Amino acid sequence: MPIVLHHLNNSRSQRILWLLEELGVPYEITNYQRLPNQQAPPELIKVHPLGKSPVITDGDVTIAESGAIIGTRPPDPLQMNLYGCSFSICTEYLIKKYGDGKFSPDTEIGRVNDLYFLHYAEGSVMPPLVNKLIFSMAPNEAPWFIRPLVRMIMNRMSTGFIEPEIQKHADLVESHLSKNDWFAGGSGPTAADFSMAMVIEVFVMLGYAGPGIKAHVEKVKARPAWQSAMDKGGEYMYASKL
Ligand SMILES: N[C@@H](CCC(=O)N[C@@H](CS)C(=O)NCC(=O)O)C(=O)O
Repeated sequence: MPIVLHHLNNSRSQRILWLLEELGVPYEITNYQRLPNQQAPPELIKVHPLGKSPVITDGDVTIAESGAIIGTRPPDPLQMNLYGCSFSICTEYLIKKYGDGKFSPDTEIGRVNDLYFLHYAEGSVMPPLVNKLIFSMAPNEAPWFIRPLVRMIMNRMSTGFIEPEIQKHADLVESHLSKNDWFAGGSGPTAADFSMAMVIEVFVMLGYAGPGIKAHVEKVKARPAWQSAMDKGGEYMYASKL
């Protein structure tokens, strides 16, 4: 039975689509369209209680959360035992189960960077990016007569708190990518690149990308697997137009 990717338009699920194309494993896509309020449709709750995407189903296993789905391959059997997981049920999934040695950093520092950026994407940088989006949407949710006031407050919160935070992240990522071709160094993508793919696209979209980030986006976009993921994934508003 092939892996099923539960894919939401304009979403983080595009990361997983890119990875599945790179892995070359058989998979199917079940498409879900965002509702007018941008939330996922209720059918996704039947797949996973949070009703968010990405989620994959692989036989009996249903697993959510980008970092857990992408996973990374431990460097040696000892470390695998430390993780306490087998190939069939493992908390960090696709690369470990299907990677066959691909997308794994080959240096110690590469492994540290791979692990860091794999989890940094959702743990640290996505929250302020999502906050900025929500703050920009908030005025339209307010009754019309207080909308200008809400807009003013949201703008102040955004420029005072959120944007400086995003700038710090963009500086960190720019500095890292100006010294490394891929997030874990090396000559091709690893878990960290799949996890960070949407983040760097959003940096470009919001005008935070420096030359290191832009060069990285070009490298990602040049990969045939990325292009077929774009063809198969449908609407993805974050795709950068450099
Ligand atoms: N940390 C989760 C975030 C999942 C998430 O929030 N997905 C968004 C799409 S980018 C979603 O499903 N939004 C629809 C909703 O919340 O109803 C992950 O990386 O998988």
